[in-house]
Amino acid sequence: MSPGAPPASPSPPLSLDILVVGCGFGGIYQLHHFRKLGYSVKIFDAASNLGGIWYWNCYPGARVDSEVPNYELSIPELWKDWTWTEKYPGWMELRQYFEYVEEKLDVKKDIQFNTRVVGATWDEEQHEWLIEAQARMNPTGASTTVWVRARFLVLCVGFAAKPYIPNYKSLETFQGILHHTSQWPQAGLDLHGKRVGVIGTGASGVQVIQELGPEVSQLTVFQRTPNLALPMRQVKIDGDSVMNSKDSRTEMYEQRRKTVGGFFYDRHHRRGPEATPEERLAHLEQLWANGGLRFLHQNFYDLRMNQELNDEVYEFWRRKVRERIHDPIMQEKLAPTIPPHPIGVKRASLEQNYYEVFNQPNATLIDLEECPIAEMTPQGIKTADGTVHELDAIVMATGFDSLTGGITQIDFKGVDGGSIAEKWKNGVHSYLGMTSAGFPNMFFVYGPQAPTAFCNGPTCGEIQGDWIIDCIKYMATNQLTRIEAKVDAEEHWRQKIFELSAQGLWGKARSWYMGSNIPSKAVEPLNWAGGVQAYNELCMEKAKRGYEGFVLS
Ligand code: N01
Repeated sequence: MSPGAPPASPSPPLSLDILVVGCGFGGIYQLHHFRKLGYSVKIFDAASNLGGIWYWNCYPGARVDSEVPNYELSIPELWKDWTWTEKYPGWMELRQYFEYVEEKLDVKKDIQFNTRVVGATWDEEQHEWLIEAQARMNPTGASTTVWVRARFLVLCVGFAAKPYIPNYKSLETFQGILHHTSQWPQAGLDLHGKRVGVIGTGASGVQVIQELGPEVSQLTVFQRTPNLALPMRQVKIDGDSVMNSKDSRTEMYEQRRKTVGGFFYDRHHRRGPEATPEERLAHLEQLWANGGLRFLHQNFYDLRMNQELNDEVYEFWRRKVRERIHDPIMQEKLAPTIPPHPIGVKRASLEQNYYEVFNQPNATLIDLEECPIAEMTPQGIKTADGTVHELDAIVMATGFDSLTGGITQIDFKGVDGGSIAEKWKNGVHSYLGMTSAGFPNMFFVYGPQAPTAFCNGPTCGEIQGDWIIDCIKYMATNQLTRIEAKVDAEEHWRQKIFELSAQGLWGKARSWYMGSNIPSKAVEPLNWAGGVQAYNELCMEKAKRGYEGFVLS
């Protein structure tokens, strides 16, 4: 077989214009628009239902940290009649939203569920991808191979498609219940009255801890880095709420493309030093009272660039948080005197009763920086001091091989037969955070080297979605069948990503923003830090210039 020639498929493959992978916000947006344009398009998804991240993440307390109506699709059939019940909806309401999407758009007829794309090979002769998927045929897990030929492949796998579980010694010997947050049993799990250990205090860990804390008999939290969590200030809303108002909704969707974070609101216009200390304090108090990620997004313009300002904001946060924790040792563990990292350069969680949980007599905090996990035992978790923490259940809230893992875990073989995992082994090489040289006609949304981590999900899914849709339309109009990013264009893109990131304090935290949460992963900036508006304008500019940076034929 010559390099790049696809393997022969055993049965005649399904033939499509476009195969989309993943049916969360991004995938549904693509399917809906491509169908309207008359393309033959399908979605494959490993899940059994719609929702993407909201299918997998059904752990106790899972809810979104973006306030509504930021966190929804702008498709008119959807927003006109939909009413949210909470400012920050939980996973069940988000699933209802996706069922409503089905009711309005009839998407499921073009989605093959329980079907995981495992590989794809570029066919240089036909300018097509030959895609291999495993379809689970029944609940016992038996599967069959499905082949598809598609001119275009659009990956909407989300940034968190590959869970990460640390390689603990004797992990398999634990005899209790053990789940990663994103692999929570769909039927739920009753942990009432059980002894539960939670490893990890990221966004997932914080939510699990505050939800389970009041109901379990014993909660043991294994913390490596304290989360600089912010008050959510959840609000119940009804049809009359301004958050459900349909007035100016289309203008708001336009507006969210023109901000730094893809939200309807933007960051503060002033730098910290331009305000007096009194003005700064008043601004922080106001943001704190309002709650939400606005504390970061509407903070002073230079919060993530100016260490001195950042220290002042950290001190404000620390004082507020400590007021809620009774025990001085617990105060120091959860809100240390020395910041673990600058505030805002690692994803902060929104919390409701997180800190109060640690005042409960049933809660224990193990500081893994002082006493790491040595191994798992049949009874629980053994730490380096020899203590075995006996547990009925362990929740692995240990995060994801974010941004790249969902893509590299699929065996994509490009023009020279090499895989994308090999290509990105020592760092990501993409162009516009949507394509990669050597992998023609393949696009990805909400992945690496785009605003992803710094962007409201549906906004970026739509911005990138529109760009891809326009590109494929342009190709059809001009009778083009192949598009590939140029190597030098992606090298410039990579440099730009590094330059933008270097303007901030991002490198001062261990986090999935930089790939530093995964051992052996290249540590580098993985997101576009120049704001959503600038990203969108730049991508549109490239398109206007006849898809500058690409070779089309
Ligand atoms: O994952 P994380 P997540 N030993 O990577 C710890 C989105 N999300 O699932 O900080 C011990 O943030 C790790 O410790 P450290 C959101 O964008 C959104 O919580 O690296 N501990 C950390 O505490 C979020 O950012 C929502 O020192 C280990 C934790 O595990 C993203 O998903 C809800 C360890 C992992 O935190 C990921 O969040 C949930 C080890 N070997 C998720 N390895 C909402 O919208 C890792 N850790 C609300």
